[in-house]
This record gives sequence, C-alpha cells and structure tokens, in this order.
Amino acid sequence: MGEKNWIRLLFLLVLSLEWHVSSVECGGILYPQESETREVKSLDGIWQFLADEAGGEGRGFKENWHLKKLNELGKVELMPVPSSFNDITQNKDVRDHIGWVWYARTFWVPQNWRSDDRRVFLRFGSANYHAVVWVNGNYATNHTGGYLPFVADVTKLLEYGKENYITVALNNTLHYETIPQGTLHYPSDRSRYPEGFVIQGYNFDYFNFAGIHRPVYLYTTPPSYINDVTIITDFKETSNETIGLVNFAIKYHASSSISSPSALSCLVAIRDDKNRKVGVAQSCSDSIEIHNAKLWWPYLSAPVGEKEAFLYTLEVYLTNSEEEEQFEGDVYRLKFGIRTAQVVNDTFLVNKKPFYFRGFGRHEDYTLRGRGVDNVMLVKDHNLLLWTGANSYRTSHYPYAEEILDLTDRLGIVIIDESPAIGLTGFGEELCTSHIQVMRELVHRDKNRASVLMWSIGNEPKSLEAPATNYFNKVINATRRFDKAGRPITIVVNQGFSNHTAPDLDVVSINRYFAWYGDTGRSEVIKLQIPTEVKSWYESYKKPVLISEYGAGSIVGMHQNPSFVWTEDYQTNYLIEHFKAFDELRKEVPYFIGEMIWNFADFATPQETFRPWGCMKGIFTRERQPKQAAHVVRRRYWMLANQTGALCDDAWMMPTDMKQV
Ligand code: GCB
Repeated sequence: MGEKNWIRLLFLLVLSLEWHVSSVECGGILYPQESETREVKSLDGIWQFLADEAGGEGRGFKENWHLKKLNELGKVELMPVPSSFNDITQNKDVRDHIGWVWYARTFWVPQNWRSDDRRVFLRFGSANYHAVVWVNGNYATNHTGGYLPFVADVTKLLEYGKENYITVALNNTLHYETIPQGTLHYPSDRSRYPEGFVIQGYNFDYFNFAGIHRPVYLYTTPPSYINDVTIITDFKETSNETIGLVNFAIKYHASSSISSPSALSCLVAIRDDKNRKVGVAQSCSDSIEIHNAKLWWPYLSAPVGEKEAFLYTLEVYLTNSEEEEQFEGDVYRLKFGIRTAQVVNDTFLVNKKPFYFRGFGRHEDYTLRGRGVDNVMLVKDHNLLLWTGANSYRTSHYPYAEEILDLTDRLGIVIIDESPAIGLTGFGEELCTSHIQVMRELVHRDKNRASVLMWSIGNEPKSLEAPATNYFNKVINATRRFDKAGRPITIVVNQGFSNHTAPDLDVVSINRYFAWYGDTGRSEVIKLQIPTEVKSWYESYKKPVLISEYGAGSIVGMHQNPSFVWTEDYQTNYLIEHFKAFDELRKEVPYFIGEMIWNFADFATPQETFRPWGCMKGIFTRERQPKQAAHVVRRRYWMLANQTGALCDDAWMMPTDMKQV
C-alpha cells in the first residue's frame, strides 16, 4: 500500500470514529490529584499486548478488535505500562514494529463511584504517536502526536462495582504532515523484500520508541469541577521587602444541576512551604500580593539566606456556598514558584538577574523501558544533574513527562521546553496546523511550571528553505498567544534562515560540532571556530546566542594519549577546548548566554553502521555511570556556579569532595 493511501486510510479510520476533541480543548488537562473531592486510581501495571500486521492498516479495525478480548485474537505478550514496547519482548518483530499495536487490560471500578455527584475521567500521560481508546467496547477518545496528555470523560462508559475492560490501539507511524515528520516506504520487489516489508524514515537520530509511555489514571471529580488553572507571577522590590504578585485565573465546568454557572465561585488561598496561608482571594480570576515573598531561584543561584526553588501552593475551592466548611464544590492544589524570565538587552534574565545556562541536552531514554517513565531513573538522573552542578537542560527533542517537571520545579533546574518538531522540512499548511496544535497542548500542560523558562519551537529545521521564516512566525505568534506569561521563545538551529531573516525569536540556539563532524580530531580549531560562529550569528540576527549542543562521542573504557576520536580522552579534551572558547566569549560579549553539552547520557539510536549501538556523546553511560569527562564538566559547572550564580560573597560553594582536591 502506498504512503498516500495509508494516510487516507488512517484519516478515514479516525473520522469514522466519533471524533472527540476533549484532549485538544483548552481545559481539563490538570494532573490527576487526590483531594477532599477527588479520588485517583492508577491503571499502570502489566497489560496485554498484541502487535497487528506490520506496515499497513492491520486487521484490528476491520475485525473490530475493540469489541473482543485481546487474548482471544492471538498470542498476547505481557506489556508493562508505562514503558516503550520495543525492548520488552524477545521478539525482534515487536522491537522493530511499524504500524498498529493493541493494548488491553481489565480493571475494577468501585461501586461507590456510581453516583450523581461524581464524574470519572480517564487520562493518559502520553502514548506515542496515535492512540484510540475504548472502554468496555465503547469509543472513549483518541489523540495524535504522542508526548502530551489526553483525557476523556468516561463516567457513562464504566460499569460500577464490576470488572471493566480498556482497549488501546496505538500506531507509531510518522508521515510528512505529523510532528515529528517521517516517511513510509514499501519496497515492492518481492524477489528482494518479503511481503509486509516497510521502512519508516525520519529526520532524527534517536530510536523511535513507542508505547504507552506515561501513567494512565482514572480520577473522579464532583459534577461541577475545576477544569483549568493559570498562574502568572511577577514581583516588585521595595526598600525592605520583595512583594510577590500572583495572577491567577480558574476555569470550571458547571454541572447541569447548577441553576447558573455564576452560582459558583472560587475561594483561593496561597500557602507557603509550611502550609501557612500567605494570601487569599474570593474570585476565580484575581491577583494576590504576597509580602516578604520568597522567589523561585534556579539551582545554586539563590542569594545568601534564601532557598532555591521555593514553591508555594495555590489552593482552589470551587464552591456554591461562601463557607469553606459547607463547601459543596471541588478542591485542587497546584504548586507554583514566583519568578520571572525575560530577554532584555541581549541578556537572559531570571528574576531580573542575568542567567547563564550551564547544562545539557537530554533524552527520555532508559535501558529496557525506552521512554517509559520510571521513578528510579528520574531520581537518579536528577541526582546526577545536581552532582555536576548543572542549572538547566533542554527537553530535547520532545516534551518530557510531567513527573520529570515535578522534579525540576522542586530542584530549581531550569527547563527549555521543546516541542517534538525535529528536522522539519516542507513547511506546508497542514504541518503548520499540527505544529500549532502541539504548541497549544504543550503550553497548556506546562504554563504553570516554575522551571519552564523558555519554549523551544523545535530542533534543527531545514530553516534555509524559503517558507521557513514565515512558517515559524506563525508558530511563534501562536505560542505567544498561548503563553500569557510571555516566556522567551527559541528555535534550535544548525543552519541559518533564508535572506538572513530570522523569525521573531528571543534567543538563537545553535548546535555545533566543530572537531567532531568536521575537522574530526582537530580540537585545536575549537577555540577559533566557536567564537567566530557565535559572533556571526549575533551579527546576522542580533539576538542572544546559546550553544544548545556540542559534544563528542566516547566509548567508555577506551583511552589513547595523545587523544584520538571515540576515546574518553578525546571527549574530555574536546570539552575542555570548548570551555576555553566559552570563557573567552563570556569575557568579550554579553549576548553569549550559555552552554549545553550533547548529551547528558548515551542513548539508543536506530540500527546504523556509523555508530556503535547508540549515540555515545553522553558524559554518563546509558547506565548512568560517569565517564572521564563527567568529572571535568563537574569542575567547570561548579566553578561557573560560583562565578555567575552565587550572589554570596564569602561562601565558596563546592561539594566537600571537590574542595579537598
Ligand atoms: C544534532 C541533533 C541531535 C543528535 C546530534 C548528534 O545536532 O540535534 O539530536 O543526536 O546532533 O549526535 O549527531
């Protein structure tokens, strides 16, 4: 089947289902949370899994698999959720599968969830890339694009006090109009290729993991419920205190039993880390001033006597009574930080102070689990980040799990939040619509995140193609409309824009691999080429410049002196040469705003001949053990923390083991 037919078929399949827009409407994507009025039940665990025929439309939709039990249709595999499916089974066809796969499981819904004063929602943290969901054989929802959450009201689809059955059909194919893009190729010469042989091409180098990657929850709300919360913060300094300004807007859904939506009102309280009320309001949209406010400072940058990453809680009561005690509505609590991020005079400011990014590009990539959320890996990764002294990373090359952003909010790690738009080409209308939709969903999900301080529209588009500037202007303008907080916006580029007309970016982020992909092994060029490059980008676009990627691969345990490519020695030497170049630049120009190493850890790539298994540019192995370079990076990042972040005068911030060296 040709690619066009396949795309048409996918469209028809999806249109033939009752197209349900709950996942794309703005509202209803708050993270499931228990409260006085809400209950949460996890559907994570071991599901049944059946891969459909590879490459085409498969049998599942034609044969109505959603009306049957998966284990009656074929030999099902056991499949953990959350996880990518690729590395779990012993079956090569599953690892490399292209097309539909089916997941199913049973679950119980308590009898006491059946009542007129409850609604039940089903929420997926993400499923890559196209998911269709049924509950007890009835269509519930669908979502396209992966990496972002989607939710459906399943109140009427559930059987209460009984066993229920959920089926998910998931397709991992990428097309020219999806974000990210891909191509499908079906070689037809049967003397060379077997029936069903399909090749999925794409413009990225990471393994195309797929599956139900993030937690699946059922949660309840009252019939009238809080549907969305937006918090925008600012602050002002007076001679003796910092006053935090917290603007908030609550959206709610009013049940049909309420005489009028205006019968509902909001009681809002802000609580500090000791649960003390520090501000209140009696409105669904207002501004609260917090006296002696504590700001959210990035890791290793809090002024003396202040904490990093200070979080407040916005506590929202939706009520049809003025008395909290007689409350009959909904309660939701959201953590937030008071801080600002702006680009002013070529400088990136956090809380009105210059911020220098020292960090990494990363991947959600773990042995066996692929991109599946895993608390062990999350905590370990963030412990390693703190150990290095890094203050930031980019969610290259797609939005990361909400559970990860919970940690970065808490630890003060600044996030450049990237969309899954990688390697874009063509820049047609349909692609632009998908891209704007992804940005809408991304901003909607992460708009209240203390740690998210810049949006990255995408990575390494073919930006020299003439329509790129206009295309990106549309996506950037839409993103500015979505993010009422006005966070700065960047695009990560490796080539310029045609006619030197950059879209309306705030920061130019560039990926550069001098002495790796070009002049391989000649690290002596770095200290010339890096400053020349950074200055020329600034001259062209007059925007602050961030080096968002630079790096060299190394095979752990491989050494050679004098250093040689792929050895740990070369990786170390290559990074040190960059550090010298960055230091020169930092002395010379104010617009050079940061350095991010590619990559934090080694990660899986597709099967290819020029890489030994994966991308080996990590300063940690895929098992999260340090390579030689990690120790050198750590010294640099702690030194930078002392030069740039620490506003303290006497305290030389260093981990004790480093002070002794
Ligand atoms: C890049 C890409 C990144 C790759 C890296 C590499 O520029 O943004 O996804 O992994 O180069 O190692 O080639």
